[in-house]
Amino acid sequence: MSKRHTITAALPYTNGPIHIGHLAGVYVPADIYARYLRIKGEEVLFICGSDEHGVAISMKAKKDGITPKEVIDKYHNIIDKAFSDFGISFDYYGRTSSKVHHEAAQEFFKTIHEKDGFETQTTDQFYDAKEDQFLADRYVVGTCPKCSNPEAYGDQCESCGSSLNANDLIDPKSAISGETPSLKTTKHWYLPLDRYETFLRSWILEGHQNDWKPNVLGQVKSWLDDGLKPRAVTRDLSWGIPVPVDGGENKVLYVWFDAPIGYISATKEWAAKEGKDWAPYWKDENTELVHFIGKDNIVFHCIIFPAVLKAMGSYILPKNVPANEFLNLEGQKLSTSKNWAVWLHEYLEDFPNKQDVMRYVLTANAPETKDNDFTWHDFQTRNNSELVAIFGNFINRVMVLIKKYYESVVPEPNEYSPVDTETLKTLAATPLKIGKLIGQYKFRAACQEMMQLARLGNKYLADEEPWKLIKTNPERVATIMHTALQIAAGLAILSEPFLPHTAQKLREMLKLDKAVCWDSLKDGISVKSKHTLGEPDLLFEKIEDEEIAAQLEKLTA
Ligand code: B3M
Ligand code: ZN
Repeated sequence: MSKRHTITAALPYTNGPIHIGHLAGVYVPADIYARYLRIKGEEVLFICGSDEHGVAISMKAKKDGITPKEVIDKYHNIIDKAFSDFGISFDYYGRTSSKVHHEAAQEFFKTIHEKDGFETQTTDQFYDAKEDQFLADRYVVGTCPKCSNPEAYGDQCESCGSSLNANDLIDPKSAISGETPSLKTTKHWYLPLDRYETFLRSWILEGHQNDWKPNVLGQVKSWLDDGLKPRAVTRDLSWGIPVPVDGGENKVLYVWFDAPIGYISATKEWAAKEGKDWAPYWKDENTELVHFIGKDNIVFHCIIFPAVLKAMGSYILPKNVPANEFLNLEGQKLSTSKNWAVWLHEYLEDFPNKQDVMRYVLTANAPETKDNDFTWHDFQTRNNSELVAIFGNFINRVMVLIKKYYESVVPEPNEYSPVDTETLKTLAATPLKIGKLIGQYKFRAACQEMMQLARLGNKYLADEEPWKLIKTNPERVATIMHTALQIAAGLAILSEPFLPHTAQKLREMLKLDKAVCWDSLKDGISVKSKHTLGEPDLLFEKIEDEEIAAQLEKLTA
């Protein structure tokens, strides 16, 4: 029976374009998962959107001398386009500046407020007297108390991923004026996380110790072992969603309070557009909710947002939060401010139509269990020695030989040799293997299994050498080509979650019928004889040394 799945991918901040680190950590794995479930006939809602509040946005506006609204409009469009160019198959891409979202976030706040789900505290907070402004979150920079990174923000250290309070920073400075901030009294609403400690411990550490990733469990455990403290969910800022209760004047919701609600408001907008009910996607116990995020978002998705959902009462909790570690670039941390990144929109200018190559490299090398490095050299090798030499070469041989020997009409097989039978058996078993790995969020291994099938096909042709037998033993050649074609059809289906553009092209080349699908592959033979193939065309092209040199130069320029 098919199940309902709500799949979310972290909402990127619209203070800049997105780079390969975002893609590798969150969006490609989420897309593989969503595509696979759709292929299997499951009901999938894949949701994302732009995170348009928070200090990151207003700081960028100040820096560029434009309004926050101009910043978010600019990057929302760039990011949205990059996602669709790379085939990230969101059902809906929303934005947190929308009216629906503002209302949804305010409704959450009011509901929890009415249930006495917040505490208020009046405290001294950093204040920039020169700018006449409170210094929330990123407006304060200082040294991280955990890893000594001198450029940690008041809410988070991007070096070690710790979530911080501004008051934790050593030697705090205003990010606006550079001055040492003074302190000023202000009142805020806090989510008393300590009330949720027992529930979180039993739900995650006991309930999910076997199915959540060790990196996620590790962070959750360390948070819980440190003891949870009330956490402020409002800020003294002007850019954001106004606090909708008495005393909330000139204050906005903390961006991390409103952002995850963005998944829900995006669902509402999607449902309204589709004429559907949004509620089952967030409230039905039979819905499986999965959040794809990077490791710096773990506390927000495993502790704070679940506490908010619990406080609301009627919401489901995630079944899993498969957070990835970070991707580095040529041995160094990706950094927007240092422009140490491969920006998606720039990549596509240099490598048009090579989205799948990047998807492949990022999946094959995904930072699933530890930080990983992207290098241009590895990119070139994976393209030339795997996609071109194995996958592409195999498909091309099958297409060209069937055209040459049979005018592109699939031949009738004769007697199968033990190798043929073994090969078809492996093909038939591959969909289940890949599916199982995807279900366990092991996308690297799943992608390797797919490539392994191409390798098998390549080896099969190399060993059976139909080109040497075509004159002396045409019966045997017919069986070989019939068998090889089944592998090619298998690749068209099984590559779809990983290489959607290639899969589509291959499907068209093979003129595959709709009935040929993931589940039909287990029968071994999915394309019958007499079926006519389309024209051979190359799936991948070699990437030359000069192209790689140019990318390396661009990085250090
Ligand atoms: N925008 C943080 C980030 O990009 C944040 C994610 C929100 S998910 C609700 O790391
Ligand atoms: Zn740190």
